[in-house]
Amino acid sequence: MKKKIAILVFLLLTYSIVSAQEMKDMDMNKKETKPQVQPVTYTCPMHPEIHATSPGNCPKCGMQLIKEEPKKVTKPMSAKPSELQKPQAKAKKTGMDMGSMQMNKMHTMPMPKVNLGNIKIIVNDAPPRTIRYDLYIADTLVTFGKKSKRAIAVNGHIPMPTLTFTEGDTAEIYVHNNLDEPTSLHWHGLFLPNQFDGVPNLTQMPIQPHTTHLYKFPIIQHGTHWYHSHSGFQEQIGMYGMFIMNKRKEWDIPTIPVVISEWTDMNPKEVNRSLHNATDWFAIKKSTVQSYAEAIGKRHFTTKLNNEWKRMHAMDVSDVYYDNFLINGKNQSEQPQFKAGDRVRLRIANGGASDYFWLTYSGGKITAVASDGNNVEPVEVDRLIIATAETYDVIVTIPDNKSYEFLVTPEDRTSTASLWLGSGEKVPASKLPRLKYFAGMKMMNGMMDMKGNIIEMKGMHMQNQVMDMNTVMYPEMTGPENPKDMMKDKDMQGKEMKKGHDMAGMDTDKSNPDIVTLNYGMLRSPEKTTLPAGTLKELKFDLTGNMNRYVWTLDNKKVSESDKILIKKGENLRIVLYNNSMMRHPMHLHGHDFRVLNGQGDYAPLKNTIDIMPMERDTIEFAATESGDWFFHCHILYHMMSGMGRIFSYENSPPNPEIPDPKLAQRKLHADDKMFHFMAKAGIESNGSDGEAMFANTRWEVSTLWHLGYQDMHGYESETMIGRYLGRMQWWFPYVGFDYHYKEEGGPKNIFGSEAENWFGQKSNQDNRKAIVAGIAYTLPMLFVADSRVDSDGKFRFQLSREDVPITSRLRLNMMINTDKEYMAGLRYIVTKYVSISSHYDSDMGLGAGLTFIY
Ligand SMILES: [Cu+2]
Repeated sequence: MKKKIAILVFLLLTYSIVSAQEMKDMDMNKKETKPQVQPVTYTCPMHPEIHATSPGNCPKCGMQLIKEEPKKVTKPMSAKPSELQKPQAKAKKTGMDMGSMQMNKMHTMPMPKVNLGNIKIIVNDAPPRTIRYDLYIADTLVTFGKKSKRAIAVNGHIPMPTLTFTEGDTAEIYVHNNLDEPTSLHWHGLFLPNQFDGVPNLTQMPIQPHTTHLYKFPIIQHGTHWYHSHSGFQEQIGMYGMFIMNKRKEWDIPTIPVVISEWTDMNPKEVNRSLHNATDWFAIKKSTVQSYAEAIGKRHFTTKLNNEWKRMHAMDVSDVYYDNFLINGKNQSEQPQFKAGDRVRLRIANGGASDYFWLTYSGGKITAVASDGNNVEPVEVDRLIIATAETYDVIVTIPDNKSYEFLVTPEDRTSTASLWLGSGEKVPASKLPRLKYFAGMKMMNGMMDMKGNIIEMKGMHMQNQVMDMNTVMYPEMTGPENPKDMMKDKDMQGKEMKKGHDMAGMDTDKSNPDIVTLNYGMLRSPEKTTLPAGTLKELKFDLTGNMNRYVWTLDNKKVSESDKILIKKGENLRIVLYNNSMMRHPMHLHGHDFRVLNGQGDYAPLKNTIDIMPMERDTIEFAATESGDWFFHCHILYHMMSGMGRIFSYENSPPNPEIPDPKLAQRKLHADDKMFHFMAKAGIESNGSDGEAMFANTRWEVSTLWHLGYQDMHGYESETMIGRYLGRMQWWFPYVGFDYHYKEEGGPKNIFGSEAENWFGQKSNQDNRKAIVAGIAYTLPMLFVADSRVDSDGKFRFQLSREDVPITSRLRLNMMINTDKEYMAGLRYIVTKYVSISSHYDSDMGLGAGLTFIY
């Protein structure tokens, strides 16, 4: 018997390692590929010129090769599936070629100039003025989503009013805080005295409830900027607005400020708590769970296994589910005054808290003329993505006396918002199709090594958005996820199926290979932007994080864990940023513009926010010309709040009159990323109650869990522990705690025999155990947690568990086994964010079913 048990333990210990290795091998050998009559070839997602007859890695970049659709000779009418595949294959090739073409263009060819023709100039020679704004900040109720919810309005409006100045003016902004909580306003992208930068506890103390604060500074620049609250999550619920500084000589062209934002019916504090507790409720709402059932259905079973082998959960391009998207406060915004031939300048700011947005236009090309308030040589594109906190000025033309759609699509493509330009018949822009998440997952698998590092591709310049790795997920560029699925969809539509040719034609339109997407490599300043002479100080940061515990850092350190970075006035800073995380991050520097080194030499564009995609290494430079403390951080609100940033501090700066007690201010500033989050889970089932409650922050976790049977023989158990997560990926968790276990004989029969001894032959103390425990938990491939501990009675316990295997989008599997001969397996069906129907079998309490509540 003992021998058998020993074998069983051994099997358990090696289960995940062996099986997962097999799975990996399976993936390498592409065993999921059924033998096909057509020869199968393999290509690299980044190097479409590669065609290999067997799977493996790309000889150019080392990335895992993907299966290539065979090219078939098509017969009209009879070969509809291949009609569908043809545009896909073509799109795949040209779509990717475009990437490399742009790359070449960036390195070897000057950008094609766009002739905007003659645009009249208006000269403003009025003497500089002091312009006063009074901003009354107050609570309000809005119904942007499905329910009436709290928001913050300024002067009764969401977004906040557009503040307009002319270069040379002085801004005098009185902020009247009528909220019952502190607030602040940050003037995003502005050069101003440090004390007016608006970062609470860094450049000023928070504006207390029912007080007034004055921001007064000279306007010494021009362009499209915006402003927002820098306190808590206020930016998410209405505190964003446009800040426009006109030049003295401005284009005489109709100009519309456009501020884009998201809305969630969930309190943003609750959003933040959900993100930290790694619930996948947002993924369920977005239909992006990437369950095993879906993986099998889409023939991506090994992709999913490989993904969990690398200890990753489902992948997504954005974190939060939103109920609505707004343009100037409306989902459908209208500007009907335009006629055929009119040109319009849109001054666009992404005032969202966490999303990136695609911008497309049904009336033709989009000409980008400025970014982050700085002019660029006009460049004509079909679409662009605007990162959180970025601004772009674009010019569009109204081709006819109709109403054209300027379409705003969040990167996860869950919904859209529209700005209609002109009046008459509506001309909609084509909607962006749903992302191919498994293609993205496969790409991520190829990019990540077993240590959780993003593998840098040798000989490739992954920088400045020039190669958008996410292209593998865009059906409009790389074809549909599964052509056969598409056939099925079309079957449903009956009629269209009969018009085979038209259908194929329609699909060609959908997967247009010639889409020109703006990237940073295309931005060129009209004037030289070289830095003044001075010593150059180079700094390097890795953008780091892990999605499982929602930790976001620079070099695995939060703001509160790192010192201020001292810089000297007069020197030049060069910062090299490498994104070693799975998400893109819009990094923003306060109070300065930086040059983005993008191959344009002396004409590198100036920006204040740079989007950095996973695997990219980008370089920025700026001249240190100010004084005081300036925040440099990821502008995804929930990343910033978890500590993803640094503070640049000018040496020998005069004291900031707005910060009377610098030590107190620093303590308060550091409190943001030290915040603890509460989480609880309680099952009430027919055989008893199981549950856990925990407080956790980035590094620490205090938790207590319990099993309560309804009868003594079903046992009572509680474990309380405190531990600290170690390492960048936080796979290690050493802890100490207290364990209480009471059980009378006579419960369900244990399949492993008597519970009097554990598998190590030690006498069990399950009947009445009160012990101090110390142990270490480690997350294994396949997301199994191995937990070894010893208690104060000298008893050892080894436990393997896996929580929340996504079987379907809402069904989760849980399992556990340990050397005390305890075992458990259960299923949970998620009904709402807080309630699941659950059933589980456990060695103490037997079979039960009921409800599980999650907070
Ligand atoms: Cu970020």
